[in-house]
Amino acid sequence: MLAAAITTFTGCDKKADTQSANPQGGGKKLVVGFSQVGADNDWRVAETKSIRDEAAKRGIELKYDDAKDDMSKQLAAISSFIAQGVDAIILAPKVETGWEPVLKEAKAAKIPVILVDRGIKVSDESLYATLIASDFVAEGKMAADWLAKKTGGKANIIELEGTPGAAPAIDRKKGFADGIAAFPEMKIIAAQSGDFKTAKGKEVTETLLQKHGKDVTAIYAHNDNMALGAIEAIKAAGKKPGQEIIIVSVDAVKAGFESMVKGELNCAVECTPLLGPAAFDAVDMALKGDKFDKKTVVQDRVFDQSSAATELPNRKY
Ligand code: GYE
Repeated sequence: MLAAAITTFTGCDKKADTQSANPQGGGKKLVVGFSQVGADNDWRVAETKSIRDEAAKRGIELKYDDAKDDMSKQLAAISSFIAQGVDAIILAPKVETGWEPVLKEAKAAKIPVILVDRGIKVSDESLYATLIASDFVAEGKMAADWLAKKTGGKANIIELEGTPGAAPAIDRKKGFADGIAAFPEMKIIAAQSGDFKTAKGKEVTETLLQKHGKDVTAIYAHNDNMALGAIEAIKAAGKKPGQEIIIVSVDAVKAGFESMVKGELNCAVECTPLLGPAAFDAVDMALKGDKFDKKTVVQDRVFDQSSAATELPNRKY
C-alpha cells in the first residue's frame, strides 16, 4: 500500500511534465496505458488488436499489460501506469468490484481512466471518465428471445456463465432470466461458470451432461468460446450439437460464425470488441477536459444459422 502511495506522488510530478508536452500542448507523443484482463478467448484477442491498431494509427505510445486473468496483477498494472506517469489509462476490468483504491490513486495523479468493455461498481463515478460497452442485459434478453422462438417456449437449459463477478456474466444472466420468465416451460436446469474460456466450457459441459444428459435440450453460453467448448463435449457424448441440443451464445466472433455455418452453434448475439476508435476518442476528450456521457452503449445484433454464411465474409473479428 505504502509503495503504491509513494509511486502515486512520483506519478503526479511526471504527469505535469508529460502533459505540457503531449499533443494537447503540441509536442511529444501521447502515452496511454492499456490494462487488459487476459488473452484467452477470441473476443479479448480482437479487442486488444483493435486498441493496439488504433494507438498505432494515431501515433500514440501504448503501454500494454495482460493481467492473465489475475485481479491483483491488474491492480498492480494500473499502479505501475500511474507510477510511469502515463497520460491516460484504458482499463478492461476483470470484475465489477475492488477498483476504488487504485482509481483514487489515478484521480489524485490526474490521469483519466477510460473503462472499456466491462463496467465497475464504485461509490464515486468521478473515479473514471467514461465506460464504452455493450448492454449485456439486452444481450441476454436477445439470446432468450431467440431461444424461445426457436423452441416454441419449451427448453431444459444448461447455462454456461462467464467469470464470476464480471459485469457481462452478471448482466447476461439477468437479461436471459428476464427473457425466459414469460415462458414457464423454459427452465435452467443447471448453471455453472466456464470462465469465458473454451476448455472450461468443455469441461463444465462434460460434467453437466453426465448429470443431466437426457434432459438437456439447450445450452446458453455467456460467450462463443464456452459454446465452442460445449459443442466439443456434446459431440464427445455422442449427440448432435445444433440439432439434439440447441446452442445460443454471445460475442459473434469468427469462430462462432464458422460453427454456425457448419450447423453446430445455432445463434450468436453480437458483442463488438472493436472498441479502439471509441476508446481513443474518449482519451482525447478526457484530456481536453470535454464533458461527455458516462456511458457509451454499443449496439448489438443477432445472427443465427440463417444469416451466418452471408455474414461470415464481412466479419472483422
Ligand atoms: O463477451 C467475453 C469476454 O467483457 C464483453 O468478456 C466482454 C466479454 C466477452 O471475455 O468473450
